[in-house]
Amino acid sequence: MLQKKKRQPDGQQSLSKFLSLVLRHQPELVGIELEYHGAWANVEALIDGTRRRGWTIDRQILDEIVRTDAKGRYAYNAEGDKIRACQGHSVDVWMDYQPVQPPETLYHGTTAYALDSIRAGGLKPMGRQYVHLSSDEGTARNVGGRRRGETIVLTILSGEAGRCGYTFYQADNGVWLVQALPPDFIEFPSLPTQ
Ligand code: HQG
Repeated sequence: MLQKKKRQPDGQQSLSKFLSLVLRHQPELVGIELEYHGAWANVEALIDGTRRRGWTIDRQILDEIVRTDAKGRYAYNAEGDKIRACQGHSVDVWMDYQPVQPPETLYHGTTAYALDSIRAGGLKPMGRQYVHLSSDEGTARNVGGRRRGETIVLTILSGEAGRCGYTFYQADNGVWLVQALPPDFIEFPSLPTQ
């Protein structure tokens, strides 16, 4: 039976998860809004609002999370008074990503359950603004592994897709993004022979 995870208001990892929820999906949880241009949040308001939700947080703790996050999920602006998630948003924001021709191959981690649908309709952003792709297979495998069921790593013919007019972006933390991708540019694992 699945056990409901207990919230740990002091754990830095769970605080980081909460911040990513706020900065990507639900800023209203701490009573703030994200700027439409750049998805920036005011640092003081974020800290105050997060504290009101029962978390232990101050500027020092936030600095530590930004500095040590394994995926570089968050970034401050140059002045250090605003913060944002580098990618992964579902809220309606405009990110200043610049189009860039991707490497020949990128990877997307998913689950066996999604395969038929991806084979038919390609990769779609689902709840987020973009489809997320990784430059290395291991990272993609970890992303896919967060889901139930068998993890599948799809190879993306990104170089070819870029030359065919699909626009790719790279977030500040290195994650590759594309609006959607038809199945023609996706290499699927071969079906098991009966
Ligand atoms: C799947 C993590 C059916 C897709 C990672 C995925 C990532 C389809 C799910 C970031 C589909 C969407 C994003 C289609 C795509 N039919 N299923 N046509 N097209 N899917 O969470 O890529 O650790 O929105 O394969 O590092 O899993 O949170 O995207 O399984 O960068 O910082 O629909 O989240 O970052 O799921 O993960 P998600 P994702 P963090």
